[in-house]
Amino acid sequence: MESEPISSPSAFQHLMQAPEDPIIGVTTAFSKDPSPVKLNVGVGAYRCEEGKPYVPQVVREAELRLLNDLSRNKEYLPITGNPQFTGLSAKLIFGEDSPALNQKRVCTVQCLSGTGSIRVGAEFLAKHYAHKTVYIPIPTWGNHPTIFTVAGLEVKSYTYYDSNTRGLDYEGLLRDLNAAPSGVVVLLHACAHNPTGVDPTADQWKGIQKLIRGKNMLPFFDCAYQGFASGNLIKDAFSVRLFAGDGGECFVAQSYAKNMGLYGERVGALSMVCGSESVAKRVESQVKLIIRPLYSTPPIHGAAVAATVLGDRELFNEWKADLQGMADRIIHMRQLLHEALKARGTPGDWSHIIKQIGMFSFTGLTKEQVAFITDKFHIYITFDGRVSMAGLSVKTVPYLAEAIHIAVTTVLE
Ligand code: KET
Repeated sequence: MESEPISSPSAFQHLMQAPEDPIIGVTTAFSKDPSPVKLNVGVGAYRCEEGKPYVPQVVREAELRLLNDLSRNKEYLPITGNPQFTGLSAKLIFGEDSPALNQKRVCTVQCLSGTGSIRVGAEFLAKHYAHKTVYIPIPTWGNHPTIFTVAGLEVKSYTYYDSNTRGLDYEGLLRDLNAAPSGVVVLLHACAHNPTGVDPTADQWKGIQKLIRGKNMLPFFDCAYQGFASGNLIKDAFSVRLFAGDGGECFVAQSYAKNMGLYGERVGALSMVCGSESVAKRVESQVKLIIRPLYSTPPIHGAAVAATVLGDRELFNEWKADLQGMADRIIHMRQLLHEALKARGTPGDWSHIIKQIGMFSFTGLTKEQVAFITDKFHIYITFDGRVSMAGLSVKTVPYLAEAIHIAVTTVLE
């Protein structure tokens, strides 16, 4: 006989059920769906042509080398992380010949992927920066406002996207940042803006730089997609190198989740480009005081994998080719989805699907249309209509196109 469930008074009785995360929750719902035709294009995670999670061959190779290296141990890393990894990460984003690196003005610390890097940077700013306000673009990655708010900064926004042109609202961006107080923190997506897939041009970046430097603001780059926008690591570092090369200060949060397929390994770095070598040294001593009570020291495995790939010419070249392959496959998916919608005569202009860059397509589907597609077709999309193009394959594109077509033609906006 089953015993009665025990129910005792709880100190947490007052708690409300919290809502699921708008992105991670989509994967949770997908996992529970028993449908054989289900498709997850919610979370930004690369899938191979067979729709399976993808571990780059270079990562497997690096792991084998690490496993076979019996001189390795499991000792704690320094609070600032694996020094090989942080050095190579800084070179990857700022460039081998970066003046800021040569002048030793950069402090780089290993953190828990992109999220952890942004969080440590935000905590640092809340404690040590004179201005406690950060401006984030509208729209932006859903976790941005939360990370900065919990760190103790006030979050305000600036115009970024024009839903009519489905492009950058450059005038609106300049207008809003011009109207913002001097000195505030400005969050910028280094490349492949999430969720819009719309980046400023090189000239527009220079205009943004002029404004930000003119108003003594602090640029904080979120770089979660280096190599995913163009397929080229150097091209995708353009915006960061522009700011890091002008002598001013900036923060950069790097993630290896997407570009090295290390999602769950939580590999990332925070670089703080400072005014001088002596400031960078003091910044490092202070950021250690932020990290130590948070998680003490970062984990060893993922950073060792990344450092092995970044530090070996052969593996590095193989990785670059791999990145180009991933970026090209995404571009191919864009073309196929665009063609499939055109072939069906789906009402609307879908050219933004091929114009946008990076992992996502910001389709313009409404919340109701997304709900309809998930309900009827078991296709999981974030409610803002963002589709992870990296989750599609030649086989699944027609199914998504059909779902979008039916949703657009039957569900009122
Ligand atoms: N910045 C941006 C812009 C971003 O899209 C992500 C992740 C991150 C940082 C953090 O990634 P991390 O795994 O901490 O290195 N975005 C995808 C996953 C997520 O929401 O956590 C996504 O938008 O689907």
